[in-house]
Amino acid sequence: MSASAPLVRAVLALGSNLGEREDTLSSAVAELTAPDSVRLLRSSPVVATKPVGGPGGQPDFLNMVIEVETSLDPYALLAHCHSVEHSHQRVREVRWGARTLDVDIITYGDLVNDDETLTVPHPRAAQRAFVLHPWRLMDPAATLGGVAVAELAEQAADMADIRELAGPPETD
Ligand code: PH2
Ligand code: MG
Ligand code: MG
Repeated sequence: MSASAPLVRAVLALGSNLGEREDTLSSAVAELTAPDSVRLLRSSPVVATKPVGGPGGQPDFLNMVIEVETSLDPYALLAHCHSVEHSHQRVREVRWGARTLDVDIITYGDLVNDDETLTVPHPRAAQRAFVLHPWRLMDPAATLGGVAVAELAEQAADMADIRELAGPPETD
């Protein structure tokens, strides 16, 4: 047997603005955390958010974040996220266009990486309340780049447009 891979904590952000959005998010969380290599540690409430950027006239999003512990390396985790998007009929067309499911890696441990495949921490997360607000609800002590996520959320331009919906699904 090979030596076991190190376990790393990662924060993933999920968004959906087409179809049965709540069902999509909950089945995506289940699928993301189904393999033994990805264990769910915490999940945020679902929040309703106005689209930031992209073509006008898009429906509102539902967004949430989860924290996982994973033995996957960052590229394997990204491929896993893309395969879960794919199984929810995500078709990559217009950048920032409406989508059934988007799954982004926000942080992967303390890794700082920027290449053509993967940039972590996510390059725009620090400005996006649709990521920061559910993240601080999940983990009030979270930091990003040395700054409190709660503080970043308060400074984000889209913070005023966020509505809280439901809590995380019951787990017992
Ligand atoms: N995702 C984007 C661009 N804009 N806006 C909201 N409210 N929620 C998102 O998940 C989102 C967005 C690119 O992935
Ligand atoms: Mg995204
Ligand atoms: Mg994405």
